[in-house]
Amino acid sequence: MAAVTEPTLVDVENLVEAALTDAPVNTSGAWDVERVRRDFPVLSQTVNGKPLVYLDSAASAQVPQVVIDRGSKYLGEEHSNVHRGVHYLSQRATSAYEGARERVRRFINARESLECIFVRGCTEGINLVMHGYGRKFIGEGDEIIISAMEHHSNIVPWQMLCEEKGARLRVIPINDRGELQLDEFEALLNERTKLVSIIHISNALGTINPVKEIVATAHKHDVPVLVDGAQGAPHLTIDVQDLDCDFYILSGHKLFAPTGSGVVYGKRELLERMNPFIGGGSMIRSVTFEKTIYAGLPDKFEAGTPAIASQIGLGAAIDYLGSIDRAAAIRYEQELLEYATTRLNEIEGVTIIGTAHEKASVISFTVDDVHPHDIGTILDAEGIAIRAGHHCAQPVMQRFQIPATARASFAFYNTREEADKLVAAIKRVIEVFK
Ligand code: C6P
Repeated sequence: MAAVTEPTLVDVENLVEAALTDAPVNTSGAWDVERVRRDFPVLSQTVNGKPLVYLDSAASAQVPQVVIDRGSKYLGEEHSNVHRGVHYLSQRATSAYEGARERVRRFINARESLECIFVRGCTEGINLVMHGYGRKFIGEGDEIIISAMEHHSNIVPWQMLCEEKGARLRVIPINDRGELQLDEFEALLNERTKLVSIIHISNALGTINPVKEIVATAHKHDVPVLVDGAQGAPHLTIDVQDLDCDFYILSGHKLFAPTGSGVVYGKRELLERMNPFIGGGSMIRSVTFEKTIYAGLPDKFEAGTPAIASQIGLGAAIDYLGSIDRAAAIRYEQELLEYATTRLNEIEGVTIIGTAHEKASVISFTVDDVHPHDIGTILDAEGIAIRAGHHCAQPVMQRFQIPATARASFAFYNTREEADKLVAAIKRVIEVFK
């Protein structure tokens, strides 16, 4: 009996919706931050009687109105399951969902949209690679290289794998500025190395790692490289073909999209050789009690009903990023980071943790004799949102022998005035604890 396949819309080119905003791309090089701020409704509110100063975009970036509108449109006019129905609504939902995938492909310059797997976020994405690639291709005595500045989501899954398989985790050390010691990386590579898994931009230090160079070095040893792009994708232009990385993982909620969206990019030949992550509906070609034959890419990795509204929102966020002058945005963020760094360095008692030559958008700091949580609480009373803690990067805290840091993280919608307010508030914190 011939297997009956579910209806799917595969003609992706015809599925791609028109860009969601008519805003012309501004390539004048100037960055009109006040104009951009109006795109983000959440920023115009007051918190504790003060205008909100949102300096926690590394945790979750804010969402522009066009993304909110796109989500409402889906829920109000198109809501239905994808890849399952022959009816009108299901076709529309599938069209929008696959349109988002095509947008992701263009955004990261993947060769094919089927190399872009939708996941709920970076954590799920790394776990997908751990289960699909690691459990199949990494065995006893093999080694996985990570670095001392990884987020827990790029440590714990590999530790779980090592425990299960008898493999070994090797760690690239970092120097006092919070930069990778690349000579040590070369020394760690050997015939037992089966994977390098490395953070693109550190969420705890702000360091931008030279991932292209790391990939080239690892490939000389035939070792594939996974890049954790949770913080890279929002602050850099990503070209996975140019990087030549084997996997690139991102979270939508750090890229101005809703939570529950994210992407695993993987080279087609690797994804095809991998095992599925979770089993269930939508990821099969046929099922009998004797045997299941899995679907092709990307469905093989997308069992069950996906986060349709969130992924469509990610597509809309990518459209938004296409409607602004991204190069100017990145330059602006860099200038803002330099400005805020200079001002914070002027305050006696403040120490910035993470002073790499190549940095983006994150300032982690401590204040003498004040716990970072107290800094966070006092700043919140002034309407300033920062993060305090270990930032899911406890080994970074151990490396710098501190329990935690306060962290201000910036996006292209933040202003110099907000950096000034941060500085003034920290000075008040120091006064309180004198
Ligand atoms: N960092 C932060 O405040 P999820 O939570 O799955 O979307 O992303 C996990 C993750 C992985 N890698 C890096 C580099 C990250 O920064 C994060 C999330 C947030 O720094 C929450 S801990």
